[in-house]
Amino acid sequence: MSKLTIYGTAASRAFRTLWMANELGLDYDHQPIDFRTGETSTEEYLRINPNGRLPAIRDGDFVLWESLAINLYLARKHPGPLTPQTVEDEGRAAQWSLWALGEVEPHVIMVLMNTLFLPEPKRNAAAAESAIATLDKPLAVLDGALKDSTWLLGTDFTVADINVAGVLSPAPRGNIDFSAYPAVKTWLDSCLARPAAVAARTLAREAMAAR
Ligand SMILES: N[C@@H](CCC(=O)N[C@@H](CS)C(=O)NCC(=O)O)C(=O)O
Repeated sequence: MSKLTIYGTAASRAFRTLWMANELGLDYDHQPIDFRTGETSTEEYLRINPNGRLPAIRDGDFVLWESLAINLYLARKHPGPLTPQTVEDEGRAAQWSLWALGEVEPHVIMVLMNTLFLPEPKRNAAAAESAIATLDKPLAVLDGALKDSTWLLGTDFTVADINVAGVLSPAPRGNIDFSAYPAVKTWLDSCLARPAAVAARTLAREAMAAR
């Protein structure tokens, strides 16, 4: 059977997939294609992900896109400590993943765009401030969930932690301050200190430096 292929430079949301695959100890091919070079607009790539976005995977004949769905799939495909163990925990892993995409990610991106990614004259400080303020509510929810629980599903680090931490991981670069949410800070630091996360982040830093 052919190896898992992960499409996407580590300096993209493919970071989340690379982290997951590293956690699982998978042997995979990495195709570090970048949207900035037009590689996501080729006919060949659009056959893999018609959205022209990163990441995507090919696993044998099976193709999947959407970073957090890919991670949930990999957790189910390779049962182990990262896999939710009950149908209820599967539901909670989906809950936290969809919550991260809906309630957190757009505001983190808004902050990053307006503090880092856009050329300085195009940055809107008020939009960044407003996005930071909007993050208060979901961060308080996350902090509440993590006050009495080391990991999101309980005693084990799982795909739910990877998915939510993957979405929050760039927040410190936009100076999003977690000091009011100490449980979030401790949890995020522990997630990102894992060797699999460090390896994916190193790759991301190298890819960013090479741009
Ligand atoms: N919800 C998607 C978002 C994917 C996404 O927007 N990826 C960015 C890179 S981080 C991309 O490919 N952008 C290229 C474009 O929008 O043309 C996921 O999580 O996989």
